[in-house]
Amino acid sequence: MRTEVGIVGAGPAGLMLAHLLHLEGIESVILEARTRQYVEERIRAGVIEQWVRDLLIETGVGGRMEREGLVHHGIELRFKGAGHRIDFADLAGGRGVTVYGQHEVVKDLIAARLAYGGEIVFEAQAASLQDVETDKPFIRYRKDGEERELHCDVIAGCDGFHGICRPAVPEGVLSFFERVYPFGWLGILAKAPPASEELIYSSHDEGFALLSMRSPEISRLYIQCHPDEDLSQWPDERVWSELHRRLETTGDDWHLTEGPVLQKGVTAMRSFVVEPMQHGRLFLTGDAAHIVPPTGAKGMNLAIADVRVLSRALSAFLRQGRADLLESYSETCLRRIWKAQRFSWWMTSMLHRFDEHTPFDRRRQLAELDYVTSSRAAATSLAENYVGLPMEQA
Ligand code: RFL
Ligand code: PHB
Repeated sequence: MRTEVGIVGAGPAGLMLAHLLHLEGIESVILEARTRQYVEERIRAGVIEQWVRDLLIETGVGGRMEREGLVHHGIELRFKGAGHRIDFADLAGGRGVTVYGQHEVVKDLIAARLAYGGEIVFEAQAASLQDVETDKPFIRYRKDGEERELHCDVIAGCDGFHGICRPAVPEGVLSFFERVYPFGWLGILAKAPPASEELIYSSHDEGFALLSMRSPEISRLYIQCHPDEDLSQWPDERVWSELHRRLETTGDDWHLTEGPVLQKGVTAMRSFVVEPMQHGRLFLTGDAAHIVPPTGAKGMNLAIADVRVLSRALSAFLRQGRADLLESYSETCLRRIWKAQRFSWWMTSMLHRFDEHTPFDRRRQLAELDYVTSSRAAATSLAENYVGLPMEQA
């Protein structure tokens, strides 16, 4: 098989890249290891930055998000038993975020691609990348028990953190920057109306908790746990009791709403960046190139930012023979990525319990939360990062 851009991975990065390229009249084929049903049901991110919302709408794939997504103009930070609102509408020039599941974005992108006859090969496991240092690279993949090849001009590695594209780059070319946190998040999806209209990030002495949602009927809740937590130690009653403890304030009669737990899982937390994000005719995007801890809600948004830059660069290269934007792809993306890394690390550090913390460290954390929620300058910094820095600054 032959195409212009060979894309490995049908997550938000691969699917959005294929969509943007299609709008530029550039052909691509996506190889995805999993089934369509699997990728459409994989519960992950939920918060969409303002510019990503605008981009989905502008490019014709935002209709269902506009109808079903929940637009939020603030979040609440809770600590020392009290809640404090960060007002995005006021602090971030009227911008906000949209709460809409990543798997819903994935469904919308798959439906759009199939409707215009774009190719996604599901259950196609990319095995190796060949000749990426030449102008005729190709991907070896397995489909239906057979080994096949996808020949292309450029390969986009959109295969997530555990994919094969990043490891395909020869040793010594890439530099890695990493921090692994000594905790994870235990997340549940519950059939319970969210107890708050806005997200609540709570820093409790026992550890962090987050109230989020997917719809007016479905809550998404997280609690800080060990990175290798054994889920059998967390029956639903224990999860709820810990959520009540960490989320409920002392000053009012607000209570968390409970309901049947539909899904439960643990996510480890890390910060990770690879530099550069390109080698020869291979370009890495999204989680294949960087990971952020979920506290800043940036992962999916960064993946979309990368492919926005890459689609423009590929269009200049493949349609006008201009290589400059492609050559600076990595540099352009990394400026935004490092700012998102800084923000995600900062939110994580401010809100979680660290076992090595002394009482001094805890008091300093609480002072930081007090400052962020009482200084307009500090709150503005949180707000503008949370709703998403403008693409022009990237
Ligand atoms: P993905 O989504 O991992 O997609 C990669 C795809 O590549 C496929 N693949 C292969 N296909 C063919 N051959 C191979 N050899 C392959 N190897 C892998 C995989 O099957 C998969 O379909 O990466 P992508 O597209 O870069 O997207 C990144 C996002 O998924 C990720 O950053 C976010 O989910 C992170 N994240 C959040 N991001 C946000 O922007 N806002 C949030 O609120 C947010 N919350 C979260 C999160 C991630 C979480 N978890 C579970 C890690 C909350 C959580 C709990
Ligand atoms: C989610 O709804 O899954 C979510 C929301 C905010 C975050 C992380 C995850 O910071």
